[in-house]
Amino acid sequence: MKHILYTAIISLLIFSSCKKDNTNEYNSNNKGELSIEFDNIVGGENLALNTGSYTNSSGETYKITTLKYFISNISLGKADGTTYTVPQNDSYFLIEEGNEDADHASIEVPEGEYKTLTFMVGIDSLRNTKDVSERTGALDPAGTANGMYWGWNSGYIFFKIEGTSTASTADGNMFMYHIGGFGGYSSSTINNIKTVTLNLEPGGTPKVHQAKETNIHLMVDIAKLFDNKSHISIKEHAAVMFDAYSTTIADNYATMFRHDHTEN
Ligand SMILES: [Cu+2]
Repeated sequence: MKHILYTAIISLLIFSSCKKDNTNEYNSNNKGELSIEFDNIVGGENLALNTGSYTNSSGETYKITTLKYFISNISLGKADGTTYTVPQNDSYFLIEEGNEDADHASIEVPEGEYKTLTFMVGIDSLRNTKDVSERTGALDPAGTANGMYWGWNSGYIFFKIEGTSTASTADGNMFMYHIGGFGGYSSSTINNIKTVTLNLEPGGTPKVHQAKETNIHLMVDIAKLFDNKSHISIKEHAAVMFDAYSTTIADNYATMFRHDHTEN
């Protein structure tokens, strides 16, 4: 009798713990809210616009007054090897430091557990040249994307940072990097479109359900903009826009994204 009772209790415990851990009950016909948070930092510090003072490996001290970049063409990979690609029209976001409404990308994805996250830093070449009627929302040059579009080039500025540094000999000690270039109409034109893929497993995989919101928290380390594959000197390059050196800066910033954790 005692033995039967123990067995019953043990199976009850096993049953309830299995039920609790069972996150395989996904219905891929349902969609859940998923946000991707872009938390800008400099080295180990939170980025403080205008007030924070930082030093690059060239020994140059700088402050940041503007930081904006486009994230687009988001897709997510599952363990079974399949990929969910967010419908392209819903997949353009302008991230802006200092704007609480613009520190994340909000998307809807089918229920499931996702292991990789892929996105573009910048705007795909086709969309750059589409009619303005197909460049609304984050891409509206007369609205959200004001100051992020080169009319002469029919192309977006993918990444914009502005600030001051005593190392700069420009007016007001300004420095500015406006990086774009979608490849243009010939293969010889600058192409700074970058695609980033992050493995979400070490920091925790997002488990998306219709009934809840899930957040992928990324760290975006601006220190890597200056020091990574190349060391960028503000003194030598105080203003970089549509020129050959922009590819060096884009190569650096393509590696500044890191998955920190997931809020499930
Ligand atoms: Cu978080």
